[in-house]
Amino acid sequence: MKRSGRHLLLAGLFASGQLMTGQELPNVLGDPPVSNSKEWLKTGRPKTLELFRKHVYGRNPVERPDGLKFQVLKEDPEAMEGAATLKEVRISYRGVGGEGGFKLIVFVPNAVKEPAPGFLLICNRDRSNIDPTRREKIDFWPAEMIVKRGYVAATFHNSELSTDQDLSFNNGVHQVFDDYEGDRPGDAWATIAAWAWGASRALDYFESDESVDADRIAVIGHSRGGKTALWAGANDERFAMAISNNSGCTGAALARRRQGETVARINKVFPHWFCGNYKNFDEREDKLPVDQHQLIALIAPRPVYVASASQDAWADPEGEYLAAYHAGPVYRLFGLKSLEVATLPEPQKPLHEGHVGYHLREGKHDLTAYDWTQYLAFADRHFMVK
Ligand code: GTR
Repeated sequence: MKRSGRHLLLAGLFASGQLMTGQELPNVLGDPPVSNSKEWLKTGRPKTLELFRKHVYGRNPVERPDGLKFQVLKEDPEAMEGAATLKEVRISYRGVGGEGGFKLIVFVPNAVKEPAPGFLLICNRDRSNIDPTRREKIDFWPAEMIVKRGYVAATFHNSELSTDQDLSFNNGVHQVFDDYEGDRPGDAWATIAAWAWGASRALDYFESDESVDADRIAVIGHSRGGKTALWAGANDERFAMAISNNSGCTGAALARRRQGETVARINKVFPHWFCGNYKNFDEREDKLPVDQHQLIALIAPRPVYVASASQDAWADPEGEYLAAYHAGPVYRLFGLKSLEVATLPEPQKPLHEGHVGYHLREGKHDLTAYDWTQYLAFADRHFMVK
Protein backbone atom coordinates (compact mmCIF):
# COMPACT_ATOMS: atom_id res chain seq x y z
CA MET A 1 0.00 0.00 0.00
CA LYS A 2 1.31 3.42 -0.94
CA ARG A 3 1.57 5.67 2.08
CA SER A 4 0.98 9.39 1.85
CA GLY A 5 3.57 11.89 3.06
CA ARG A 6 1.34 12.76 6.00
CA HIS A 7 1.13 9.13 7.07
CA LEU A 8 4.88 8.77 6.88
CA LEU A 9 5.31 11.89 8.94
CA LEU A 10 2.84 10.63 11.54
CA ALA A 11 4.43 7.18 11.63
CA GLY A 12 7.74 8.89 12.36
CA LEU A 13 6.23 10.90 15.19
CA PHE A 14 4.60 7.86 16.77
CA ALA A 15 7.71 5.75 16.48
CA SER A 16 9.67 8.29 18.44
CA GLY A 17 6.89 8.40 21.01
CA GLN A 18 6.29 12.11 20.75
CA LEU A 19 3.22 13.84 22.06
CA MET A 20 0.14 13.67 19.92
CA THR A 21 -1.95 16.72 19.32
CA GLY A 22 -5.73 16.50 19.15
CA GLN A 23 -5.58 16.97 15.36
CA GLU A 24 -3.84 13.64 14.83
CA LEU A 25 -6.69 11.86 16.57
CA PRO A 26 -10.37 11.41 15.70
CA ASN A 27 -12.24 14.42 17.07
CA VAL A 28 -13.35 13.57 20.60
CA LEU A 29 -16.46 15.72 20.10
CA GLY A 30 -17.59 13.45 17.25
CA ASP A 31 -18.03 13.80 13.53
CA PRO A 32 -19.55 16.31 12.97
CA PRO A 33 -18.44 17.73 16.33
CA VAL A 34 -21.10 18.60 18.86
CA SER A 35 -21.00 22.00 20.50
CA ASN A 36 -22.76 21.56 23.82
CA SER A 37 -23.39 18.98 26.53
CA LYS A 38 -26.99 18.39 25.48
CA GLU A 39 -25.95 17.47 21.95
CA TRP A 40 -23.15 15.33 23.32
CA LEU A 41 -25.58 13.27 25.38
CA LYS A 42 -28.16 13.12 22.59
CA THR A 43 -25.95 12.33 19.57
CA GLY A 44 -22.19 12.51 20.27
CA ARG A 45 -22.11 9.98 23.07
CA PRO A 46 -24.42 7.35 21.49
CA LYS A 47 -22.56 7.56 18.16
CA THR A 48 -19.16 7.17 19.84
CA LEU A 49 -20.41 4.29 21.97
CA GLU A 50 -21.75 2.57 18.88
CA LEU A 51 -18.34 2.82 17.17
CA PHE A 52 -16.66 1.12 20.15
CA ARG A 53 -19.35 -1.58 20.19
CA LYS A 54 -19.06 -2.25 16.49
CA HIS A 55 -15.30 -2.14 16.09
CA VAL A 56 -13.64 -2.80 19.44
CA TYR A 57 -15.45 -4.43 22.37
CA GLY A 58 -18.51 -5.94 20.66
CA ARG A 59 -22.19 -5.82 21.42
CA ASN A 60 -23.83 -7.42 24.46
CA PRO A 61 -26.74 -9.67 23.48
CA VAL A 62 -28.55 -8.71 26.69
CA GLU A 63 -28.16 -6.14 29.46
CA ARG A 64 -30.02 -6.91 32.70
CA PRO A 65 -31.62 -10.30 31.95
CA ASP A 66 -35.18 -11.04 33.06
CA GLY A 67 -35.20 -13.08 36.22
CA LEU A 68 -31.74 -11.96 37.43
CA LYS A 69 -31.37 -13.43 40.93
CA PHE A 70 -29.39 -12.48 44.01
CA GLN A 71 -28.86 -14.98 46.78
CA VAL A 72 -26.89 -14.11 49.91
CA LEU A 73 -24.87 -17.28 50.47
CA LYS A 74 -23.13 -16.09 53.58
CA GLU A 75 -23.40 -13.07 55.85
CA ASP A 76 -21.03 -12.19 58.67
CA PRO A 77 -21.79 -8.95 60.55
CA GLU A 78 -18.56 -9.29 62.53
CA ALA A 79 -16.07 -9.50 59.69
CA MET A 80 -12.74 -7.63 59.89
CA GLU A 81 -12.95 -7.74 63.70
CA GLY A 82 -16.32 -6.08 63.67
CA ALA A 83 -15.41 -3.31 61.21
CA ALA A 84 -17.46 -4.75 58.35
CA THR A 85 -20.34 -6.92 57.35
CA LEU A 86 -19.29 -9.51 54.81
CA LYS A 87 -21.82 -10.69 52.26
CA GLU A 88 -21.09 -13.33 49.69
CA VAL A 89 -23.76 -13.07 47.04
CA ARG A 90 -24.50 -15.40 44.16
CA ILE A 91 -25.75 -13.48 41.13
CA SER A 92 -27.47 -15.82 38.72
CA TYR A 93 -29.22 -15.67 35.37
CA ARG A 94 -30.70 -17.85 32.71
CA GLY A 95 -30.55 -17.66 28.92
CA VAL A 96 -30.93 -19.82 25.83
CA GLY A 97 -27.90 -21.87 26.88
CA GLY A 98 -29.08 -22.60 30.42
CA GLU A 99 -28.13 -21.14 33.78
CA GLY A 100 -25.04 -19.30 34.93
CA GLY A 101 -23.81 -17.10 37.70
CA PHE A 102 -20.93 -15.64 39.65
CA LYS A 103 -20.04 -14.74 43.22
CA LEU A 104 -19.79 -11.18 44.45
CA ILE A 105 -17.82 -10.53 47.64
CA VAL A 106 -18.96 -7.42 49.53
CA PHE A 107 -17.59 -5.84 52.72
CA VAL A 108 -19.86 -3.06 54.01
CA PRO A 109 -18.35 -0.68 56.62
CA ASN A 110 -20.30 -1.07 59.88
CA ALA A 111 -19.37 2.44 61.01
CA VAL A 112 -21.33 4.05 58.15
CA LYS A 113 -24.96 4.31 59.11
CA GLU A 114 -26.34 5.56 55.79
CA PRO A 115 -25.93 3.69 52.46
CA ALA A 116 -22.17 3.65 51.79
CA PRO A 117 -20.36 4.47 48.54
CA GLY A 118 -17.98 1.85 47.26
CA PHE A 119 -15.34 0.43 44.97
CA LEU A 120 -16.08 -2.55 42.75
CA LEU A 121 -12.83 -4.27 41.75
CA ILE A 122 -12.82 -6.52 38.69
CA CYS A 123 -10.26 -9.13 39.76
CA ASN A 124 -8.16 -10.65 37.01
CA ARG A 125 -5.50 -12.11 39.28
CA ASP A 126 -5.33 -15.22 41.39
CA ARG A 127 -8.20 -15.55 43.86
CA SER A 128 -5.81 -15.24 46.80
CA ASN A 129 -5.80 -11.50 45.99
CA ILE A 130 -9.45 -11.23 46.99
CA ASP A 131 -9.59 -13.65 49.89
CA PRO A 132 -12.93 -13.11 51.69
CA THR A 133 -11.61 -14.80 54.86
CA ARG A 134 -8.87 -12.11 55.00
CA ARG A 135 -6.31 -14.68 56.05
CA GLU A 136 -4.45 -13.42 52.99
CA LYS A 137 -4.24 -9.65 52.66
CA ILE A 138 -2.65 -8.37 49.48
CA ASP A 139 -2.31 -4.72 48.45
CA PHE A 140 -4.02 -5.50 45.14
CA TRP A 141 -7.29 -5.36 47.13
CA PRO A 142 -6.71 -3.59 50.48
CA ALA A 143 -10.25 -4.23 51.67
CA GLU A 144 -9.50 -3.20 55.29
CA MET A 145 -8.17 0.19 54.18
CA ILE A 146 -11.18 0.76 51.90
CA VAL A 147 -13.64 -0.13 54.68
CA LYS A 148 -11.81 2.03 57.20
CA ARG A 149 -12.28 5.00 54.91
CA GLY A 150 -16.05 4.44 54.87
CA TYR A 151 -16.37 2.64 51.54
CA VAL A 152 -17.83 -0.68 50.52
CA ALA A 153 -15.10 -2.99 49.21
CA ALA A 154 -16.60 -5.32 46.61
CA THR A 155 -15.07 -7.64 44.06
CA PHE A 156 -15.67 -10.60 41.77
CA HIS A 157 -13.42 -12.86 39.75
CA ASN A 158 -13.52 -12.22 36.01
CA SER A 159 -13.11 -15.89 35.07
CA GLU A 160 -16.59 -16.67 36.43
CA LEU A 161 -18.07 -14.54 33.64
CA SER A 162 -15.77 -15.80 30.90
CA THR A 163 -12.52 -17.72 31.20
CA ASP A 164 -9.50 -15.89 29.91
CA GLN A 165 -8.65 -18.37 27.19
CA ASP A 166 -11.66 -19.84 25.45
CA LEU A 167 -11.60 -18.98 21.76
CA SER A 168 -14.81 -20.85 21.10
CA PHE A 169 -16.69 -18.73 23.67
CA ASN A 170 -18.16 -21.90 25.07
CA ASN A 171 -18.22 -21.04 28.74
CA GLY A 172 -19.64 -18.53 31.23
CA VAL A 173 -22.03 -15.88 29.97
CA HIS A 174 -21.23 -16.68 26.33
CA GLN A 175 -22.55 -20.18 26.81
CA VAL A 176 -25.65 -18.83 28.57
CA PHE A 177 -26.59 -16.01 26.20
CA ASP A 178 -24.93 -16.42 22.81
CA ASP A 179 -27.40 -17.45 20.13
CA TYR A 180 -25.89 -16.65 16.75
CA GLU A 181 -26.99 -18.25 13.52
CA GLY A 182 -23.96 -19.43 11.61
CA ASP A 183 -20.67 -17.70 12.28
CA ARG A 184 -20.16 -15.48 15.26
CA PRO A 185 -20.79 -11.89 14.01
CA GLY A 186 -17.81 -9.53 13.83
CA ASP A 187 -19.38 -7.31 16.46
CA ALA A 188 -20.34 -10.09 18.91
CA TRP A 189 -19.21 -9.41 22.48
CA ALA A 190 -16.03 -11.06 23.62
CA THR A 191 -14.27 -11.57 26.94
CA ILE A 192 -13.63 -7.99 28.08
CA ALA A 193 -17.28 -7.11 27.36
CA ALA A 194 -18.40 -10.19 29.30
CA TRP A 195 -16.40 -9.11 32.35
CA ALA A 196 -17.79 -5.57 32.10
CA TRP A 197 -21.29 -7.05 31.88
CA GLY A 198 -20.60 -8.81 35.18
CA ALA A 199 -19.69 -5.46 36.76
CA SER A 200 -23.07 -4.10 35.69
CA ARG A 201 -24.87 -7.06 37.22
CA ALA A 202 -22.99 -6.40 40.48
CA LEU A 203 -24.38 -2.87 40.28
CA ASP A 204 -27.86 -4.35 39.82
CA TYR A 205 -27.27 -6.16 43.11
CA PHE A 206 -26.12 -2.95 44.86
CA GLU A 207 -29.39 -1.31 43.80
CA SER A 208 -31.17 -3.97 45.84
CA ASP A 209 -28.97 -3.68 48.95
CA GLU A 210 -29.95 -0.84 51.28
CA SER A 211 -26.55 -0.71 52.95
CA VAL A 212 -24.90 0.27 49.64
CA ASP A 213 -25.29 3.56 47.79
CA ALA A 214 -25.54 2.33 44.18
CA ASP A 215 -25.31 5.93 42.96
CA ARG A 216 -21.74 6.22 44.29
CA ILE A 217 -19.94 3.16 42.99
CA ALA A 218 -16.52 3.41 41.35
CA VAL A 219 -15.64 0.53 39.04
CA ILE A 220 -11.92 -0.25 39.08
CA GLY A 221 -9.55 -2.70 37.44
CA HIS A 222 -5.89 -3.32 36.77
CA SER A 223 -4.40 -4.06 33.37
CA ARG A 224 -6.92 -6.24 31.48
CA GLY A 225 -9.23 -5.45 34.39
CA GLY A 226 -8.53 -1.73 33.77
CA LYS A 227 -9.58 -2.06 30.13
CA THR A 228 -12.73 -3.71 31.46
CA ALA A 229 -13.39 -0.98 34.06
CA LEU A 230 -13.24 1.71 31.38
CA TRP A 231 -15.58 -0.24 29.11
CA ALA A 232 -17.97 -0.88 32.03
CA GLY A 233 -17.98 2.84 32.90
CA ALA A 234 -18.49 3.83 29.26
CA ASN A 235 -21.31 1.37 28.72
CA ASP A 236 -23.20 1.71 31.97
CA GLU A 237 -23.88 5.28 33.03
CA ARG A 238 -24.95 4.14 36.49
CA PHE A 239 -21.28 3.78 37.47
CA ALA A 240 -20.45 7.03 39.22
CA MET A 241 -16.72 6.74 38.46
CA ALA A 242 -14.33 4.52 36.50
CA ILE A 243 -10.70 3.87 37.43
CA SER A 244 -8.13 2.45 35.04
CA ASN A 245 -4.96 1.15 36.66
CA ASN A 246 -2.17 0.48 34.12
CA SER A 247 -4.72 -0.57 31.48
CA GLY A 248 -2.52 0.08 28.43
CA CYS A 249 -3.44 -1.06 24.94
CA THR A 250 -7.18 -0.84 24.23
CA GLY A 251 -7.60 0.49 27.75
CA ALA A 252 -6.45 4.04 28.35
CA ALA A 253 -3.49 4.16 25.93
CA LEU A 254 -3.85 5.85 22.54
CA ALA A 255 -3.70 3.17 19.84
CA ARG A 256 -2.29 5.49 17.18
CA ARG A 257 0.98 5.99 19.08
CA ARG A 258 1.90 2.30 18.59
CA GLN A 259 4.03 2.40 21.73
CA GLY A 260 4.49 -0.78 23.74
CA GLU A 261 1.68 -3.23 23.02
CA THR A 262 -0.01 -2.62 19.66
CA VAL A 263 -3.43 -3.56 18.29
CA ALA A 264 -1.92 -6.33 16.12
CA ARG A 265 0.00 -7.78 19.03
CA ILE A 266 -2.92 -7.74 21.46
CA ASN A 267 -5.20 -9.35 18.87
CA LYS A 268 -2.63 -12.05 18.24
CA VAL A 269 -1.88 -12.92 21.86
CA PHE A 270 -5.37 -12.30 23.29
CA PRO A 271 -7.71 -12.91 20.32
CA HIS A 272 -10.64 -13.56 22.68
CA TRP A 273 -10.56 -10.13 24.39
CA PHE A 274 -12.09 -7.97 21.66
CA CYS A 275 -14.64 -8.48 18.91
CA GLY A 276 -13.79 -10.00 15.53
CA ASN A 277 -14.00 -6.64 13.76
CA TYR A 278 -11.13 -5.29 15.85
CA LYS A 279 -8.76 -7.55 13.92
CA ASN A 280 -9.39 -5.34 10.84
CA PHE A 281 -7.15 -2.75 12.48
CA ASP A 282 -4.01 -4.83 12.97
CA GLU A 283 -1.18 -2.54 11.79
CA ARG A 284 -3.87 -0.10 10.67
CA GLU A 285 -4.45 1.99 13.77
CA ASP A 286 -4.86 5.11 11.65
CA LYS A 287 -7.98 3.52 10.11
CA LEU A 288 -9.69 2.96 13.47
CA PRO A 289 -12.77 5.18 13.57
CA VAL A 290 -12.04 5.86 17.25
CA ASP A 291 -9.09 6.13 19.61
CA GLN A 292 -8.97 5.56 23.34
CA HIS A 293 -9.36 9.22 24.39
CA GLN A 294 -12.94 8.78 23.17
CA LEU A 295 -13.47 5.82 25.47
CA ILE A 296 -12.47 7.99 28.42
CA ALA A 297 -14.73 10.79 27.15
CA LEU A 298 -17.70 8.39 27.22
CA ILE A 299 -17.47 8.48 31.00
CA ALA A 300 -18.11 12.27 31.12
CA PRO A 301 -19.51 14.05 33.01
CA ARG A 302 -18.74 11.41 35.64
CA PRO A 303 -15.26 11.47 37.15
CA VAL A 304 -12.65 9.16 35.65
CA TYR A 305 -9.16 8.27 36.84
CA VAL A 306 -6.25 6.95 34.78
CA ALA A 307 -3.04 5.75 36.43
CA SER A 308 0.24 4.55 34.98
CA ALA A 309 3.50 3.17 36.35
CA SER A 310 6.91 4.57 35.41
CA GLN A 311 8.40 1.18 34.49
CA ASP A 312 5.35 0.00 32.56
CA ALA A 313 6.45 0.94 29.03
CA TRP A 314 4.35 -1.93 27.64
CA ALA A 315 1.23 0.02 28.66
CA ASP A 316 2.64 3.33 27.29
CA PRO A 317 2.22 5.68 30.28
CA GLU A 318 2.46 8.76 28.08
CA GLY A 319 -0.21 7.38 25.75
CA GLU A 320 -2.43 6.73 28.78
CA TYR A 321 -1.91 10.27 30.02
CA LEU A 322 -2.56 11.80 26.61
CA ALA A 323 -5.79 9.86 26.12
CA ALA A 324 -7.01 11.20 29.47
CA TYR A 325 -5.86 14.69 28.47
CA HIS A 326 -7.59 14.55 25.07
CA ALA A 327 -10.88 13.50 26.66
CA GLY A 328 -10.87 17.04 28.11
CA PRO A 329 -13.02 18.82 25.49
CA VAL A 330 -16.01 16.62 26.38
CA TYR A 331 -15.62 17.38 30.10
CA ARG A 332 -15.38 21.07 29.24
CA LEU A 333 -18.76 20.88 27.47
CA PHE A 334 -20.16 20.22 30.94
CA GLY A 335 -18.18 23.10 32.44
CA LEU A 336 -15.88 20.63 34.20
CA LYS A 337 -12.16 20.81 34.69
CA SER A 338 -9.96 18.08 33.25
CA LEU A 339 -6.20 17.68 32.81
CA GLU A 340 -4.65 21.01 31.90
CA VAL A 341 -1.36 20.33 30.16
CA ALA A 342 -0.34 17.87 27.45
CA THR A 343 2.79 16.85 29.35
CA LEU A 344 3.14 13.74 31.43
CA PRO A 345 3.54 14.73 35.11
CA GLU A 346 6.47 13.63 37.24
CA PRO A 347 6.13 10.33 39.12
CA GLN A 348 4.33 10.51 42.51
CA LYS A 349 2.68 13.85 41.61
CA PRO A 350 -1.03 13.01 41.35
CA LEU A 351 -3.39 15.36 39.50
CA HIS A 352 -6.70 15.44 41.35
CA GLU A 353 -8.04 18.91 40.66
CA GLY A 354 -10.57 18.18 37.95
CA HIS A 355 -12.98 15.45 36.92
CA VAL A 356 -10.19 13.57 35.12
CA GLY A 357 -7.64 12.30 37.63
CA TYR A 358 -4.19 10.96 36.81
CA HIS A 359 -1.02 9.77 38.47
CA LEU A 360 2.23 8.19 37.37
CA ARG A 361 3.45 5.87 40.09
CA GLU A 362 7.11 5.05 40.47
CA GLY A 363 7.63 1.36 39.74
CA LYS A 364 6.28 -1.62 37.89
CA HIS A 365 3.02 -2.80 36.36
CA ASP A 366 0.86 -3.47 39.44
CA LEU A 367 -2.00 -2.23 41.58
CA THR A 368 -0.47 -1.09 44.85
CA ALA A 369 -1.36 0.59 48.15
CA TYR A 370 -0.03 3.86 46.69
CA ASP A 371 -2.51 3.62 43.81
CA TRP A 372 -5.42 2.87 46.16
CA THR A 373 -4.44 5.81 48.39
CA GLN A 374 -4.84 8.10 45.37
CA TYR A 375 -8.17 6.56 44.33
CA LEU A 376 -9.55 6.97 47.84
CA ALA A 377 -8.49 10.63 47.94
CA PHE A 378 -10.06 11.27 44.52
CA ALA A 379 -13.26 9.46 45.52
CA ASP A 380 -13.44 11.47 48.78
CA ARG A 381 -13.59 14.67 46.69
CA HIS A 382 -16.26 13.44 44.31
CA PHE A 383 -18.34 11.25 46.58
CA MET A 384 -18.28 13.86 49.36
CA VAL A 385 -16.77 11.54 51.92
CA LYS A 386 -15.01 13.31 54.80
C1 GTR B 1 -0.41 -8.38 29.30
C2 GTR B 1 -1.15 -7.75 28.17
C3 GTR B 1 -1.67 -6.41 28.60
C4 GTR B 1 -2.22 -6.41 30.01
C5 GTR B 1 -1.63 -7.45 30.95
C6 GTR B 1 -2.47 -7.84 32.17
O1 GTR B 1 0.19 -9.57 28.97
O2 GTR B 1 -0.28 -7.61 27.09
O3 GTR B 1 -2.57 -5.91 27.65
O4 GTR B 1 -3.60 -6.44 30.02
O5 GTR B 1 -1.34 -8.62 30.31
O6 GTR B 1 -3.68 -7.92 32.16
O7 GTR B 1 -1.84 -8.11 33.18
